[in-house]
Amino acid sequence: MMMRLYGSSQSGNCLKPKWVAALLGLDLEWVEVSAFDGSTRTPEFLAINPAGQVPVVVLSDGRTLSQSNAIMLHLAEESRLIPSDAYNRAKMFEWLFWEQYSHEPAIAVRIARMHYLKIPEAELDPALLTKGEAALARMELRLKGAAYLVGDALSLADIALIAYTRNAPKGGFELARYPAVGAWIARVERDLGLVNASEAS
Ligand SMILES: N[C@@H](CCC(=O)N[C@@H](CS)C(=O)NCC(=O)O)C(=O)O
Repeated sequence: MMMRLYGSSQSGNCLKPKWVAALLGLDLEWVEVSAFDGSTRTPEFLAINPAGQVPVVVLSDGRTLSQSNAIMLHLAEESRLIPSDAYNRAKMFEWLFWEQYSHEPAIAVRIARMHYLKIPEAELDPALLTKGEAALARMELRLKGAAYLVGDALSLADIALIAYTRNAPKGGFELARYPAVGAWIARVERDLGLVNASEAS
């Protein structure tokens, strides 16, 4: 049985493992599941992921795995996307854990509320903006002096963080204030093949 990834194409968390599979040439069937219309709460879906969320992968032997960063780690096992140096590998985890606690809960949540749910900005918790700006400033600090988040090569840290950072303007964040982050987005988009060759030069 071919590996199946259940995900929504509108969700950065779901695109992360999809990009990893594409980059590594893994065979994977994408099953589109909306994150907004209750599809993740049906008995059939809850049997696959009791947490009621996408992404979730069903491996070729039938075992399941959820949490975007855990899925990426499993797909990328022993690939160039996980640094072989122990310190750099731990540094990659530092960014992955930080993404889930300090970046995604502010930036992805503002993108979802403003862009997809069309909630007026004035009705949102102002702390989301402050927290999101702090996250972008943290990334800017690293990327002012480096091409990638860890070491000098693309890793899962970049793939996790680009998912929502590239769409931050849809959440009302001004990326022009973070020029090194902007340059990094262009670099990683090119690495992932998310832009066509003429735009990528
Ligand atoms: N920490 C999880 C978050 C997953 C998540 O928030 N999934 C959302 C879409 S981005 C979802 O499935 N929402 C639908 C629901 O909660 O019913 C991950 O990284 O995979």
